[in-house]
Amino acid sequence: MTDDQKVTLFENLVRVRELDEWFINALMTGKLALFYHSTQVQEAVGVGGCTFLEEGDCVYATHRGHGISKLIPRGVSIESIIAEHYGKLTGNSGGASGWHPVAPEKGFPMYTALIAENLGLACGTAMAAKLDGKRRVVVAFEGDSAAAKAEFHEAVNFAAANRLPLIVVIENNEMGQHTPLSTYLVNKDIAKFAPGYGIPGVIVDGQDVIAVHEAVQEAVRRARAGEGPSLIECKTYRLRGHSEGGPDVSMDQPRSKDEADKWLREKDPIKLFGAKLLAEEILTQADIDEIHQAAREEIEEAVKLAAEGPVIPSFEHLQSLLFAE
Ligand SMILES: Cc1ncc(C[n+]2csc(CCOP(=O)(O)OP(=O)(O)O)c2C)c(N)n1
Ligand SMILES: [Mg+2]
Repeated sequence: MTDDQKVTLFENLVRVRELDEWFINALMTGKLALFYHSTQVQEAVGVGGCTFLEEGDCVYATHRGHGISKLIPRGVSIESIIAEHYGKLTGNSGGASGWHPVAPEKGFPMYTALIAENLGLACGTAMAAKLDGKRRVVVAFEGDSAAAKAEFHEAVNFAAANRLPLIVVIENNEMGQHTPLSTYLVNKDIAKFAPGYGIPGVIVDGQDVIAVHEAVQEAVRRARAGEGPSLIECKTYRLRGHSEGGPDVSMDQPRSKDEADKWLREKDPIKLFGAKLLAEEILTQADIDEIHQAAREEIEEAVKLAAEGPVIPSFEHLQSLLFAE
């Protein structure tokens, strides 16, 4: 990997973090309605997995961070993400999908908010990719709770049986809403399901953006070569509550505030990768500060533009999006 590519990864991590913080702040100060599911300290999974995919590849993201750790690395603008949340025509899905990560022009074709169900859609997209012969791949992210759902097992088996170019990435943050993983999975290493379906399964440190990048790129290579699907499990941690604004019961049992603070102090992917880039003399501390500042300015400008964008004109307009001409 070149130094420039490493800097791109770092910039993407920072842009995702800064936008995540903006979302939390906007929600708390009434600038944003509904909810937000923070992805802090989980950013390396999406950024490592998506920054170096190719045009034409497709991605299925999740509710976590409303997909920003996947959308931003694939060139979906921060302005369009905020506009989407404001229901503006300038949003990444014309304002019609709201917080659901859909951006058809950037390779995020569709989405369902039902846990594990995107894997079925991803199998369909991967089947289309296989049939068109253009060596495109599909990367489908799910949280750990997906592995407790029938749809996960059905989709992984279907992809294996049909040698689909599908990479399933599990973002294992050890929590499913307010429920700890140990209550719904006896096998806590989700990658270990893979041999049962006859496909490779690897466990990756989800805090290490380079490790995620390398694991996903190896799976992409296999998929493009017609060797079929892979399962990648990224071990990470949910720093905050399931979503902002509600009571965070997960901070009582089994997790403690101290445990979460320790993750932020010691396993923050931005701090870890920043330290590596400093040690390799690729960036200086001043460069790092500038990257954070540039991201904040980008968001400020994006908010202004998003607010000025045109709203969805009518209910009929929304209805017209439901069916192809
Ligand atoms: C089939 C289904 N059941 C319940 C829900 C409600 N729900 C939304 S997110 C969530 C927990 C998701 O946990 P996980 O998949 O581990 O992702 P994380 O939130 O940890 O990123 C649940 C239960 C849902 N969306 N779909
Ligand atoms: Mg989870």
